[in-house]
Amino acid sequence: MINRNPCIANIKAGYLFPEISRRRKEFAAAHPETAEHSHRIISLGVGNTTEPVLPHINAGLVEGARKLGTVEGYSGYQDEGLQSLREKISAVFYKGKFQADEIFISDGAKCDIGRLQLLFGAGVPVAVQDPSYPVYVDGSVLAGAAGAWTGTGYQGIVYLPCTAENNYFPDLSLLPEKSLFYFCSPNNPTGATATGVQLEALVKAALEKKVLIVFDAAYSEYIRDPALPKSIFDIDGAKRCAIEVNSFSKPAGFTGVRLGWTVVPKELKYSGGESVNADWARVCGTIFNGASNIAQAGGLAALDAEGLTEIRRLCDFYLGNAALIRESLEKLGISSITGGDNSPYIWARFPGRDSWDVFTEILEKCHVVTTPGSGFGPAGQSFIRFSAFGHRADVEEACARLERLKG
Ligand code: PGU
Repeated sequence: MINRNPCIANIKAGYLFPEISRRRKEFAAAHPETAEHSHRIISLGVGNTTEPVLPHINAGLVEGARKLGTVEGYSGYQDEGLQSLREKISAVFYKGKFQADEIFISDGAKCDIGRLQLLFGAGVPVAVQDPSYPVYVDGSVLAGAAGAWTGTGYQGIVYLPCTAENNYFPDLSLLPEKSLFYFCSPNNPTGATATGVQLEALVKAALEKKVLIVFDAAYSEYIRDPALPKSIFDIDGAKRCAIEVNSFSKPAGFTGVRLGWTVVPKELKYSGGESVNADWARVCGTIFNGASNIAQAGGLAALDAEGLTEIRRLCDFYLGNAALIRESLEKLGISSITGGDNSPYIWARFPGRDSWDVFTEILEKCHVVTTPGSGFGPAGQSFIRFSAFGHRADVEEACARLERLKG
């Protein structure tokens, strides 16, 4: 048989979330009482939306499907996305500062993050916030831009610690020249949201060091503090050093519908002066055939006045869950907690403990699934991430059960 891609051999066995799901199933199999309602396992683990798509946005999806059954309304391949959706995204999220062909409609942020590294190849140095969403690092390993697991991290990845000591914003002097830097705000997993001053410093450092930022804004609609920027493109100069990925998953409950977008400004150029935008169009045209036209119809509905009100309502609901979780962790006396105010994640520290041990303790004592912080990078050790995506009654029950961790 032919040889295996050595990059795949480099990657650690399981992607974080399937591993959590495996442990959950193993626990459930060993504890038949979890089949009973009162002992059931509640997930505050993977950030997966739980609430129904709200009526106006849902009507957009239904209408999109209905049109496909008509001669006038039928559509096939749509390349980089519906022109009207691209224009609407520019108007709603970027004050119209991008042309439609700078906005590429995708089947989700994760999928674009996975494809983006095709632009830079295996030779580019990669830097991440530590901790960070695992796809940035795992995707880099698969692309050959990072090497084998060393026990504490992957060879070739520059981990920029984001801890309580630096207020969860990295020391930018550690950023390598000419690197690709994944930056996520509001952050998954820490829930920390970068300020305008911090993002200005980030853009300044990127321009000086010729770094390209991939800014992941998947949780931007959770920002409630009006002083906090929702996009890297709120910062002057960002068009020359950043790509932004975003998604309808978390604001509109489209985790299963699949719809996102990526902004690649025309000003963005490689070291040789070539257009990154033109290359991205080429890559997408070659290996991606566009997002579902039904999903795009839903996306259009999500961005009109009624849809935006529904987005606000849905995010407020999950933020309400986040507030409950945060409060119950505070009651436990956990001193280091971030997030939950402008993000759906709460990041809590259990000093001196191994993250997976705390994960197991919470699963065993409370029948609650969480995410171990060490799965997000070396600096995540001793932390647990709590996701606010859940039905209210489940979150309330989980919060009540967390009291069993006392003492
Ligand atoms: N970007 C960030 C920062 C995310 O946290 C997630 C989902 C995505 C992108 C994915 O967006 P899509 O548009 O839906 O592709 N993070 C969740 C789900 C786990 C996963 O593997 O994506 C989480 O629990 O971290």
